[in-house]
Amino acid sequence: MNSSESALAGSPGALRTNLDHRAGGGPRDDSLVVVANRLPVRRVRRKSGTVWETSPGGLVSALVPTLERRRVTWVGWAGLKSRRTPPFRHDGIDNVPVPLSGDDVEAYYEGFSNRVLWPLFHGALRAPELRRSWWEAYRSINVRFAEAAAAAAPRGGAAWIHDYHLMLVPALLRERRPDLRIGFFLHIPFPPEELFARLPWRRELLAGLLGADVVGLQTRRDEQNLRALLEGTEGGGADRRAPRVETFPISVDFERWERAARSEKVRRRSAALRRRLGTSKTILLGVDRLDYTKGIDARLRAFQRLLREGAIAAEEAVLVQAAVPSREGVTEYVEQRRVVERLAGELNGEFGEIGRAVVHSMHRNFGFDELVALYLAADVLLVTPLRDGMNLVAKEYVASRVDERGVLVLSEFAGAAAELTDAMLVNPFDPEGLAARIADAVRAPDAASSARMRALRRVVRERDVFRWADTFLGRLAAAGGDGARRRSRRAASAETGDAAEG
Ligand code: ADQ
Repeated sequence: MNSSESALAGSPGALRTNLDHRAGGGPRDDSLVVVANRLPVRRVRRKSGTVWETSPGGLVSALVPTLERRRVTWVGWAGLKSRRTPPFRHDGIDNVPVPLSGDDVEAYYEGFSNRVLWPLFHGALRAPELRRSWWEAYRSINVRFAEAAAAAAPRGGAAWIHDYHLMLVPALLRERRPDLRIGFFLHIPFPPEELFARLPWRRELLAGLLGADVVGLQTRRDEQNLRALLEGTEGGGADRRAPRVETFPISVDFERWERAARSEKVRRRSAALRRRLGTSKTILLGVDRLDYTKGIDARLRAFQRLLREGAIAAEEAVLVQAAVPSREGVTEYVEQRRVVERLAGELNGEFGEIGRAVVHSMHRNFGFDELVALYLAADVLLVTPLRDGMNLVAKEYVASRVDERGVLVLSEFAGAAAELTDAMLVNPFDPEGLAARIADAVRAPDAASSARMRALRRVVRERDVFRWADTFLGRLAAAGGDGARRRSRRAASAETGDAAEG
C-alpha cells in the first residue's frame, strides 16, 4: 500500500467508529450491512490524483433513502486486483473492501460466477463449464466475504447479501453471526429444477441460501422455481430453517429520470441528437451491457430482415445501439462483441450511404444526461433479451418519457415483462415474429402508443426502486435472526400463501 492510496482510501477512522459502537454493545437494529461482489465506488483518475467516486445507478441509489435513516456498511470488492485497501468512508457509506487476487477474479468471478452460474441461470444459453477448481475458489471467496461481513456487522443488525456471486454467504454468515437478520436478493433469474440439477454443487448452493431469513427474487416465476426446489428432496428435511421466499421486482428512481428528462439541458441535447440522426426518421434504440443474454444480435438481425424485405426503407429508420462492454475476460463476451460488430458492419455495408448509416453501434458507457437524451430521442426502444432477471433499461425508458410518447418493445423473457404488460411484447427466439413486431412498433399510431406509455408510466412511478428497497428491508425487519425465527417449512409456506403450494 503506497501512501497516496491510504490517503485516498478515506479515513479508516470511519469504520472504527462503526466497530466501536458494535463493541459498545447493546442491540442496534437500525444498521445495515450490504454484501455485494462490488463496492458502490470505483477508482477514477482526476487531475488531483486518483479518487473514489460513487458508481452511477444501481444499488447505491436504491439505498439513498435508507442511508439517511441508518448506518450502512458495504462489504465488497473494490475492483483492484491484489491490493489490500483499508476500510474507508465515502458518500455516507462505510466501505469494507474484500481483497481479490488476479487468480481469485479468474476462478471465482469470471469462472464460477460468470461461466457457470450466469449461463445456467439464464436458461443455459451457453453451456456452463463445470470445473472443480472454480467451485473451490467460489466457496473460499464466499467464506472471505462472510468473514468480512461478520466482522463488520453490529450486534443485532441486518445484513443484505446480493446476487449469484455470493449464494453461500447467507449460511456462512449465519454460522458466524446467528444474531443477525439476513436477507438475500437474486438479481438474475432462478432457473427451473432441471437446469439447477446440472450443478454438482446444487445442495451446497441451496444450503447457502437457506441461511437467509428472507430470499428475494425478481419475478413470481423465479420464486416458484426456488420454492419447487426447497420443497423437493434437495431442500432437506422439515427441520431445516426455512427462509421467507418472496418476489420483489427491482426498479428505478422514477423521479430522477423524469426530472432529468424535463431539464432544459437534456431536452436540447435530445433535440440535437434527433437533428443529427434525421428529424423525419424513426429512431430505434438499444441500450445494454454487451452480453449474449441481451439479444442484441437478434434485434440487429430482425432489423436486417425488415430492410431486406423492404418492410422498412433505409431512408426512413435508423438504429442506435449503445452497448457497454463487460466481462471482457470471458470468451463468450469477446465473441458476442464480434458478432454485434459484424452485424452492424454488414447492415451499413448493405444499406448505408455515404454520410448515412442505418446502424450506429457504439461500445461505450454513456453518461446519465446523455442516456436520458437518447431515451427521449428514441421513437422505439428495443429490449430483446433471451433471458433477463428484470431489465432496468426498459423501466428507465418509461421513466424518461415525460412526453408520454415512444414505443417499448419488450421481450417476454425479461422479468420486466411481468409488470410492463402494456409494452409491445415480443419473443426474441422467433426471428420472423420479432421482425414483424418491430415493424408494428415503427408504424404504431401516436394515440395508441401514448395510451400504452401512460399506462406503463403509472406502473413504474408507483413501483419505484425505493419501494423495492423499503419492502425488502421491511420484510427483513419483520423476519428476525436467531432460533426464535426458525420455523418449520410448512409454517413458512402457509404464511407466504403461495399458489404454487396449493
Ligand atoms: P444488467 O444485466 O446489467 O443487470 P440492466 O437491468 O438492464 O441489466 O441494467 C443495466 C444498467 O446499465 C442500466 O441501468 C443501464 O442504464 C446501464 N447501461 C447499459 N448500457 C449502457 C451504456 N451503453 N451506457 C450507459 N449505461 C448503460 C442485472 C440483471 C438485470 C437486473 C439488474 C438489477 O441482469 O436483469 O434488472 O441486475 O437487478
